[in-house]
Amino acid sequence: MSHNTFGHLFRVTTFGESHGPAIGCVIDGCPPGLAIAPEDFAADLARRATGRSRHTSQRREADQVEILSGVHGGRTTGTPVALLVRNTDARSKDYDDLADVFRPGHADFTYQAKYGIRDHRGGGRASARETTMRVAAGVLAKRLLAERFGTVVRGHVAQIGELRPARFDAAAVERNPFFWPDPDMVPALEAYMDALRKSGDSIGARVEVVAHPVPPGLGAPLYGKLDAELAAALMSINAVKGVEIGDGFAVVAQKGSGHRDAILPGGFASNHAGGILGGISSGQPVTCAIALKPTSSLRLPVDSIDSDGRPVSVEVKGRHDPCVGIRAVPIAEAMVALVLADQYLRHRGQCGEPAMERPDR
Ligand code: EPS
Repeated sequence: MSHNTFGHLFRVTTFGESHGPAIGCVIDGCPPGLAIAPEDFAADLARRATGRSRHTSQRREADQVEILSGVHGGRTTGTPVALLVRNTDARSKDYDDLADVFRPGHADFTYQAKYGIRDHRGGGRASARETTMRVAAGVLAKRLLAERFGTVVRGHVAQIGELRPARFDAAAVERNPFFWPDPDMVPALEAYMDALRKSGDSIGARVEVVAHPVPPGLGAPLYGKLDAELAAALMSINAVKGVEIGDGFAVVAQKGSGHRDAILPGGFASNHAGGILGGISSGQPVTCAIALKPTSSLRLPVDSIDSDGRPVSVEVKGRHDPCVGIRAVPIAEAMVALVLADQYLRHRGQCGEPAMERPDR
């Protein structure tokens, strides 16, 4: 009942708190034979990590993965893969004044209501620090999908506040600190984020993720719908308040004649569905988007109460992201990869290896 485990056959359990000695995960059900070494986690963990640009939290963690089990001679053995990342730059004194105070917008109030006790340091278990291990597990899931189907799962930031990219240059995404696909707008974003940080405020963001190629057939018609599992997985990321699959909320203003994707002998004519029909992948790119709320930890004062119900004014010190959405790109990719890997193994269990030769536009 404690819900720290995710997935059915590709099953990930995470553990640890933001200011504990370490965070970690156990991946049970990863197929044997996948080539993996500690350094293979570095790229995605660095994309997610704090302290890599002035536009994210300045907590500096090496985020170095130790493989404790399940890998021998550089390959997964089919036994549980246990991964550990040590916390080395937690500054718990920043949280001394918050031990008995509920920070508005955070999980403090609800954790206290549920458990009657909480590790308040750095948000404890509710901290985005935990997402390190989702990304680490996602590296294995991405590898499995890439090896079997050549799948690439890639995300980018599609909106920060009112700012939207004017064009999409895939190569630009990894060349700026915002995962932003329009290189011409990066100076404007830098200025926007600098001004925001100086003002002490934060801003929301939209992140989009595409997985392609994905074989047709992943998912189930009713209770194991691929889109339902993607929505749950993406919504489980800290600060996510909305999820879209395919055209998402834009379908409200669409007509059926425009939304349905015609099927031609050579493939689908469009992809409003986001690569999923009736809960099952169609072979088209799987497209998802998430909306992330603005960070709640601000040095601007806000009204709250303490654990005795007395009114207090809260100003959060410490090191925080002015836009958590920026670092959510690799996290969202990881969650999409984990769902697809799990759905692939479940499909294989019931139906055998999926075939790739289908419409894939
Ligand atoms: C976080 C608050 C900050 C971030 C942290 C997430 O931590 P602290 O207050 O301990 O400096 O740095 O993010 C990470 C450390 C990470 O690796 O993502 C929060 O409140 O969620």
